[in-house]
Amino acid sequence: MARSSRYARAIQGRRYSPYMMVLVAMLAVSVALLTLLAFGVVYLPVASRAPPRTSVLSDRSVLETSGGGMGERWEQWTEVLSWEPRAFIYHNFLSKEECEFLIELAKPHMQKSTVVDIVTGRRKDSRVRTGSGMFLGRGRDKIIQAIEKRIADFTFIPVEHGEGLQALHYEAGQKYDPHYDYFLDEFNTKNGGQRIATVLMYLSDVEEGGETVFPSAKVNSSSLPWYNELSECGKKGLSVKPKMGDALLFWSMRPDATLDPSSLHGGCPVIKGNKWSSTKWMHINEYKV
Ligand SMILES: O=C(O)CCC(=O)C(=O)O
Repeated sequence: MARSSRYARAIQGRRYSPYMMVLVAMLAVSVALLTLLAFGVVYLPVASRAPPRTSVLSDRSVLETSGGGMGERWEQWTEVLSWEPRAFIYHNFLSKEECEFLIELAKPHMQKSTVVDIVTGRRKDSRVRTGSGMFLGRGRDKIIQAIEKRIADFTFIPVEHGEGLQALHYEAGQKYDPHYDYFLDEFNTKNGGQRIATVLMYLSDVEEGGETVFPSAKVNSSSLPWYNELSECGKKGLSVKPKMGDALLFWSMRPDATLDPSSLHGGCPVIKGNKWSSTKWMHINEYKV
């Protein structure tokens, strides 16, 4: 009897031990938490690397690409600019070294820019385009190959559908009036079919003016956060201020393969400074070079 009451006391002592109770409670909470995590009812917080949201129109996601090429690129992310036309900015698409490389390559060969004659398909001087330019052959060196591969990864359009890069230079007063990149003649669509999209890479900042403007975009451009920094020309539509290394992608054709007139765009006159950029036009089929 004395033995059994000692045993009962011992059991009682173990049952009410505060350490045991804390342990059991912790175990129960852990099991409950693991069950909730397993069923996706709760999530563990994960540190985000996305930069802060600043633009009312933008939706951003960080792109984790190394992209080969030359030099170090700052943090990259894409920004949705507009759905009519479909236009996106890829921030820090090129490194500073790549921008300088393209400018140095093009500089000795720059010639007054021309436009395509819609009757003959030949290039001709024009007052609508007053800068200078030159073509850098597709795949001409390792750096250009890496940039062209990056463009193909960004746009999902194969490298072989692209024309050679065109380097462009605008001095103060120079501009490119609003135009379409798609063609309305048969001559220019023989090779590669219609132009489907354009990537415009800014190789320099511009002190004032020089924006790329979309005058027919279906966007209330005066609500853009950068509206007050735009020139008079830039205020005439949805505008992108040139920033060294950024790339602007816009589509000349809609997903149903019809031409998109809202892709009308131009280069506003440079007011102060110099503008260097490089354009990649892409076609719906392979473009033979
Ligand atoms: O320079 C710009 O901002 C526009 C250039 C352009 O329209 C083009 O290359 O097709």
